Amino acid sequence: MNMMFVCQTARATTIEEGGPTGPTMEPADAWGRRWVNATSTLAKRYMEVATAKRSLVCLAADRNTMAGLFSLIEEVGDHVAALKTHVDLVDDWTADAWSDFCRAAQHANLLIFEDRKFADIGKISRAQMAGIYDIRSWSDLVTAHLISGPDVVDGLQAGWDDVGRSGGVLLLAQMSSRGNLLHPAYTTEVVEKGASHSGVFGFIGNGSRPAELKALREAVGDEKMIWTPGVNLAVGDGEMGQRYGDPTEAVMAGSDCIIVGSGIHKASDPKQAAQAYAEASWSGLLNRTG
Ligand code: S5P
Repeated sequence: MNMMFVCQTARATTIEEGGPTGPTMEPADAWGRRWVNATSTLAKRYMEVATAKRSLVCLAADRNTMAGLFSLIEEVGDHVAALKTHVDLVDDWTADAWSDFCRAAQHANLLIFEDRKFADIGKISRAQMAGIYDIRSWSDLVTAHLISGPDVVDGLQAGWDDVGRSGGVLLLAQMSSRGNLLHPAYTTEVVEKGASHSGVFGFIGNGSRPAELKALREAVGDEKMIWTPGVNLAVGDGEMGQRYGDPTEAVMAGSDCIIVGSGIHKASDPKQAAQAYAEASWSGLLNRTG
């Protein structure tokens, strides 16, 4: 992928522009308590971008070719606030193409979130941030399970430190897949341990179950983010055990970001789909009371 193409097709949305669909709103007005209580610079950056674009959507860019990924950013970049990747599912991955892709994402004003679901001991997680994919050099956020104990977070933070960058960890407190083993007692422990750690950006919650999400928000409080997969405008069961809830309800229950994959990348018109998810998420934010 050559850079000329990237630069001509992706366009950064600035807060001054007020995003693609409306007048400027201040992040503090849109986000209320979350804005006031957030201590993480990254969380503030996310809230600013989401406000500018009037979208609380993180695109789960689960396409397996670089061309598919580039066209997705080009089509929907203006309507999503973050980009979630699975770097290891791309068939024609090369370091150069990935670096161009990340540049296109940055140009579209997107935080880059590698959903690697790290779960090993601290020193191995640190080493896994390097390797062929060199996740530490381009990710702003990564996911981790806390099953191995709190050192996984320190290991990931050390990974970013090793290249002079900083980032945030999203801990899996709940999952959207049917039959998962993240039972309520486990969720409680993850939240207790993660809430006070400065390296923890927030938690992954289950977007398909608003009642569970509400309980998670009460446990987490106002400081940290909750991002939720398992949302789709077509509510119900998805492929291979995935479950979907309504995007607006998820935000009203306390989600700060809806993670949407196939609802956008498999839509016949991804741009239109991204706009619909952006509107659903934004109206949830403006209507939520807590
Ligand atoms: O519990 C989870 C956690 C995650 S991060 N359930 C999930 O589905 N995810 C991710 O969200 C999953 O890896 C995928 O990239 C995305 C959901 O995609 P969709 O196509 O079902 O919207």
